[in-house]
Amino acid sequence: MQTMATAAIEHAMTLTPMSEHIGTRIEGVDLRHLDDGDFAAIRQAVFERGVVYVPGQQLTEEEHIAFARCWGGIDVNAYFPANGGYPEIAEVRKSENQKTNIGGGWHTDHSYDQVPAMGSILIARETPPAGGDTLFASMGAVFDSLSDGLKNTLRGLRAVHSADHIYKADGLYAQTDQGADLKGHDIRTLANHPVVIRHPKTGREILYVNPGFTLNFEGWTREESLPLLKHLYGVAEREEFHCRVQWQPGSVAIWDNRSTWHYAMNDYHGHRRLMHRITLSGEALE
Ligand SMILES: O=C(O)CCC(=O)C(=O)O
Ligand SMILES: [Fe+2]
Repeated sequence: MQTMATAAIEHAMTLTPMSEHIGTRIEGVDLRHLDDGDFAAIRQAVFERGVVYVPGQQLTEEEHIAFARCWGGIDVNAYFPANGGYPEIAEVRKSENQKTNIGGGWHTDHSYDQVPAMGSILIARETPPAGGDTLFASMGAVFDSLSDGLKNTLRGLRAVHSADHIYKADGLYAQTDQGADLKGHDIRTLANHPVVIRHPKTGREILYVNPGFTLNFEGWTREESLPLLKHLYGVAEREEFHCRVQWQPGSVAIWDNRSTWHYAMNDYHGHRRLMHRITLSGEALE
């Protein structure tokens, strides 16, 4: 009896909020052997809380891919280096000698695609002795905090997004010590999305612009767009809308690109950090 009771307690999956608006930490679960109920609860937490953090996992590359397939399709990232034998897995890496990291500024992955990826499953493989956290922001909570007048104005706007200024041959990363690792310098991207989207699964209104990839409001010049974009970015940068993931080797984070921004902190110079990322296919936004 004692053993059975202990087993039952060990199996119980626990979900703990990481901050008021965003993030759920999940424990008491092994992502390699999920039953349908636990998988559904994790999916719901990703949709409602933006990011889920699951420490202490031991997924191999094959198990990472198998878990990702449970969510739907996999998008192969066009820019990040692939992990040796597994084209589905992109490596996000920084060596002892590099000064620049990937994702070291607030952004939403793939907003430059007309059908943006739904999210990512990131696994920490090598972590620095300290630092290298990832911050996430809730763009639903940011939208909720705006005045009714500004909300209404934003509901009538669309925005133009691109990744060319970041990844092309003379773009931002090419100037840095990450340049040689990245590929896709000749890819051109241009997408346009509503500034306020409805989350495809929860229906929640979300502010969908970001400093990494949003160029301007449709029909406005960049110069005209920047003051309003900067105001919105200033709101989203408030810590009350954030949570922080602190990685150990094996930790897994699953995030929803529609409802979050993220920021990989670059505060561990002289140490290696290696992450394995699988990008999950998404749907058009409206
Ligand atoms: O390394 C990280 O924590 C995240 C990097 C990033 O922006 C990404 O994988 O999309
Ligand atoms: Fe990113």
